Amino acid sequence: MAGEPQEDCLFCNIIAGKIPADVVRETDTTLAFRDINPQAPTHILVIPKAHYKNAAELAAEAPQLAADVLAETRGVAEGESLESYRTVFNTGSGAGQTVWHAHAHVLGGRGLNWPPG
Ligand code: DGP
Repeated sequence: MAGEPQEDCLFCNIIAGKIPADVVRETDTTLAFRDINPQAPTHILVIPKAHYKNAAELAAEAPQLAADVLAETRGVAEGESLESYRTVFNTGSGAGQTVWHAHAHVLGGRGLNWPPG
C-alpha cells in the first residue's frame, strides 16, 4: 500500500538501516544520501521516508511530503555549497527510473548540458 514500508524496496531498507548509505541530511519525513553511482561531483538522492513508487504517485497521494522532498533538495544544495545544480525525478522506466521508491537526484559540481539525454 502506498506510504507503507515495502520489504523488497532498496530505499525502504536504507531508511530502516538494513542497508548502509552515506547519509548527508535527515528530517522527520525525508532522508538524503549520496548516490552509489555518482554522475557528477555532487550527486545526492533525497527520498521521502514513506514509500511511494515515484514522484507522480508521491505528488498525487502526499503533496505535503512532495514539498518536503523539494525543500530538502534546496537544503542539500546549500549544504554542498552548490550555486548551480539540477534536480531530477525520473518517473517510469522510459525516463530511466530503476528504483521504485520516489527520489529526487541533486546533481552539481560540474557544468550540466541541456537538454539532458
Ligand atoms: P533512478 O535511475 O532515477 O531510479 O535512480 C536510482 C539511483 O539509485 C541511481 O542513480 C543509483 C542509485 N542507487 C542504486 N542502488 C543504490 C544503493 O544501494 N545505494 C545508493 N546510495 N544509491 C543507489
